Amino acid sequence: MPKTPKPHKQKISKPSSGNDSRHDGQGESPGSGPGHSHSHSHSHSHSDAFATKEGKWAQDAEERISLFRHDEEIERGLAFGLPGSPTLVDKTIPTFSRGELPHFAGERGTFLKTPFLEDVNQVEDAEVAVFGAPLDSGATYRPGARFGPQGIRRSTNLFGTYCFELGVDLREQLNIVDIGDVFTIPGNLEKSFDQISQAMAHVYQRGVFPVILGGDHSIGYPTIRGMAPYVDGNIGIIHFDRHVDTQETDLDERMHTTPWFHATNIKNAPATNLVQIGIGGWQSPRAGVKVGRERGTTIITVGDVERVGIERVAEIALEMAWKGAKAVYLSFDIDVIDAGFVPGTGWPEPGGLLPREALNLIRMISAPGLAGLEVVECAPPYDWAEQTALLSSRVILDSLAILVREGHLGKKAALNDRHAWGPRAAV
Ligand SMILES: [Mn+2]
Repeated sequence: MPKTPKPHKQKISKPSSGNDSRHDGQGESPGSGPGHSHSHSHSHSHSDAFATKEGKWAQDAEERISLFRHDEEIERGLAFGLPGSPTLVDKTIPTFSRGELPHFAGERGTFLKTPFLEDVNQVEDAEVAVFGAPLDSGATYRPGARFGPQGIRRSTNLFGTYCFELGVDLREQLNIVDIGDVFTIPGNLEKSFDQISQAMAHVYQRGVFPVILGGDHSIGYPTIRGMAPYVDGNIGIIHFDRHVDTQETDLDERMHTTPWFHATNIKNAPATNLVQIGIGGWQSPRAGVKVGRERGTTIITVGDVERVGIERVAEIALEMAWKGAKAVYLSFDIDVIDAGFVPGTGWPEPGGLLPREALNLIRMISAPGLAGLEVVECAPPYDWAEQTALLSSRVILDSLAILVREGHLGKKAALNDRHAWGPRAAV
């Protein structure tokens, strides 16, 4: 193991699984278990049970991540934000905040304070592009998701770029940009869909991984429609939601209850590759259930998750989504999480997944790789403590971190002369 951080180190092997019992309860001396922290035996202290677990792995993994983008950010801050006043002891602090710190200042309105790419013609210089699809004309109950991109971006101000237990620092390891929002047309869903499909196509056909900040769930159709022509084969969709969203029309239009009817009409996005996790409760129109039954979608309820367990659910979801598919897309409706945790959403439905279950599922289904992802239905006007936006951000961040850790992302360096994150270009 290297003693010094290696700037180009990207791939970090996974920690041992939670089921690893090599050090559990074996060879432990009496009195070394929990509650006996004053054991005199160092070689058999209670902490040995965690010697190969995630916490220990993550402590070690941190050492293998570079710091050069961090250092670069400090230099930029001092150059563009002026050196701090002479009374400051810490000479890395500029007069004007120009980077991550302090988290409540220096807001640039981008997701995780990632570099903003104004010229989208340059998007292929990035590996990941975040963009908003601010739209709530498809909402059939509470509106507000047009403020979703704003709320989600804002919620990321309190996150750093590094996740301890995933052992990933996105600033160092991922060439990600925020390209702003799609210009949607309030009150006209179809024109908005056209704009969103065009935006999606622009990003996806250039080999850039799209991250879409919704927007109500009607955007699920135009996003798939935008990428489908550029996928050389079938697309599988893993869809987290309390609602099936598979009816043809709702209130006479293609609302947020209808994206998968239309998306799975696309030739290379068959319904048999659509896996829907977390469905249930009192808000699923029977018309949509009928369509899912006829088309053969896979539905996994919250009860299924409880009974079968998240590992097995992730396995089944991946098996069905990847069956004969070339790419798998993640569509995450934040209302899949129990309404107690996500009040800021269009159709809150009690009894959904717990945040921990949802994040674990996201990590597992992201591991084999994704083609893109969207998080929808975050409605900040009802999000009184920003927890819905926070969870929306976590879904994106955790998925990206796993994609980096597993080597699916994190390899493409920026070549253009611009503010960039991620690995250095090879010289
Ligand atoms: Mn929903």
